[in-house]
Amino acid sequence: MSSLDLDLVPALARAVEEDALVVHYQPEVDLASGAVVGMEALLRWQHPKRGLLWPVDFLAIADRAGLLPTLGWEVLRRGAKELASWRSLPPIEDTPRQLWVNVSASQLLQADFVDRIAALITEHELAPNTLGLEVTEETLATGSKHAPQLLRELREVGVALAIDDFGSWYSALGTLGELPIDAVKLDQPFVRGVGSDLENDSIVSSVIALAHAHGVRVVAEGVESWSEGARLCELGCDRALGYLFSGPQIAEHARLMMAHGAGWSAPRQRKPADDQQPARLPLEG
Ligand code: G
Ligand code: MN
Repeated sequence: MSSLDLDLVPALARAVEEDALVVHYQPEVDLASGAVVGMEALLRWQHPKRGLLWPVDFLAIADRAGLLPTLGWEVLRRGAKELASWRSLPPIEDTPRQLWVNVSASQLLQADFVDRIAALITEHELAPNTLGLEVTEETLATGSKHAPQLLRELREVGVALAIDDFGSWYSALGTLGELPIDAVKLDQPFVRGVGSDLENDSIVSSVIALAHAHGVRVVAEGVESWSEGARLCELGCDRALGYLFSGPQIAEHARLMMAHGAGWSAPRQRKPADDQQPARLPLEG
């Protein structure tokens, strides 16, 4: 679908009014314990003729039509309600479940953004740091000079923060210590190379070391194979999302996965001696 598919603009505006937008939830898994520690909220549009559309099909056009903030608030409104309903789930020890929502530059820079977020937290009585906002590295790199101050204000009202698509702009490494963030979400190309490309592994390893040195968690995006998950775990990556665990789910299924898990267990730590032991026949001395 072309990004100039202007037919979609009035239909999209109608979809907001007619409740045709849907939020799906993708599980975030703690790589060491296997617990489903939260979800990322992902927007879908149930188009009457074209079926279920993904953001890639309509975000560019929504941006041109100035509709990104409206869509962003739709996801936040529905997501906050869903997050409030998770209180009835069995708790995970020491780890409050988080819901992560993507925020566009145009939404973040709205004059009343922080106030509206604070109001949402109050309205749904959300526990501190359970609502998380993801801002892309691009938004931080190209966005307003006010972004760091905005992030500090958001932190103060009890929001968790993550840098999304981390690594795609090669610019935020130096700012990791300066921004008040909880997590970085490692961009998919780094995840795809993990375990098979030594240079890639050393980049991932350095990002993890640097993030951890600043008390920032590393979350891998788009983990598709067991070997990617296992290698990320070995490299010390904290959490991950991806088809290996589960694609985005409707809210009811997401809640079931939080209660029952996503079937991941960390690979047993290999002892270094296991690797060094030469193969020996049983009758050898
Ligand atoms: O906002 P963010 O850049 O995190 O967007 C994540 C996108 O990637 C979503 O549209 C989601 O559906 C998609 N996605 C989630 N898991 C996987 C995966 O394992 N592989 C691929 N290729 N895409 C994924
Ligand atoms: Mn994201």
